[in-house]
Amino acid sequence: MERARRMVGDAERIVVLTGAGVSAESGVPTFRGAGGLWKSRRPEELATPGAFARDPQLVWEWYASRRAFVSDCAPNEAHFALARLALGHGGTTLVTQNVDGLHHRAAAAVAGEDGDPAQAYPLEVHGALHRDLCSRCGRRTPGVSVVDATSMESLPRCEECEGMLRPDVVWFGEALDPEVIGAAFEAARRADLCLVVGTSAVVYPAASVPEITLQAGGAIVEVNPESTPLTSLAALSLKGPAGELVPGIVPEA
Ligand code: BV8
Ligand code: ZN
Repeated sequence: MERARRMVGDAERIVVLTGAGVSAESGVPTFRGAGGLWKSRRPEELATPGAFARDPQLVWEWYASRRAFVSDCAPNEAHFALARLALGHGGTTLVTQNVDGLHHRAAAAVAGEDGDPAQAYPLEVHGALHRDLCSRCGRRTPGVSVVDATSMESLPRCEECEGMLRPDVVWFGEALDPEVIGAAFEAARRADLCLVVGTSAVVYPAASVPEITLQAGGAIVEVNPESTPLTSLAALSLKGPAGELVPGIVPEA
């Protein structure tokens, strides 16, 4: 822990990559962990354009239940500590694979009335669960809070063009927003430290972020109760839950 705290304190530029594990202690089930919200549904089958084209009701039913579930969850100590790091340490870029919006809520809470939370807003490389995207005209709007997926007619439609709305997330087989992933890769190239929190590091291209930092001469510190493909590449791998470990390695604001 002490060594990790020193590495974070000494780093000029830090890129943080988070995955579903950073939200686990907020009650948001991970993708590949046991049980939870996903029950028997496999994300790789449901989170795809094909599934949406075949059965938009089933896909919306899944996303509507996740949207409702996540809005009742709160950021945990790991989100707050990472927001403090980003607000207090100018050279920090947060990158998240999560779509739950909990980093944004932590940034707003830590920044308070007079602070500017934007510095702690993450690059959301897989989009945002609470935003809708029109599948026809591409218009983005705040997510419809209650989605009625009981019939094709009741699915949410675009006010502009009547096209069918979808959650504004990146599905498997879909390209990431080049601006967003480009900014994440640029931050990874310039970072001398990549702090990886709560990701199984199997989903690409997001999982390339730590590899880019390493190739550019930086170091990786990982926080995860399990080993991952990054563990052998990490200068330090802290085996434990993010909510407990991350506050201890982020300098006090
Ligand atoms: C792309 C949004 C190309 C949706 C997500 C074969 C067929 C098709 C595609 C592919 C293929 N093989 C490879 C691919 C590419 C594919 C991919 O990488 N697949 C993987 C599964 C092999 N990638 C893509 O398809 C990407 N697009 O490649 O496009 C292209 C290019 C140009 C033009 C057209 C196309 C798009 C990927 C994005 C998919 N969308 N999410 C939604 O959320 O519904 S991915 C999804 O997985 C989430 O975003 C999630 O964040 C992400 C990664 O998972 P993790 O975050 O790591 O979560 P996981 O559950 O896996 O792990 C949790 C970790 O936390 C564990 O390690 C656990 O130990 C740890 N943990 C648990 N508790 C704690 C903890 N850690 C700390 N504290 C705790 N308390
Ligand atoms: Zn539209």
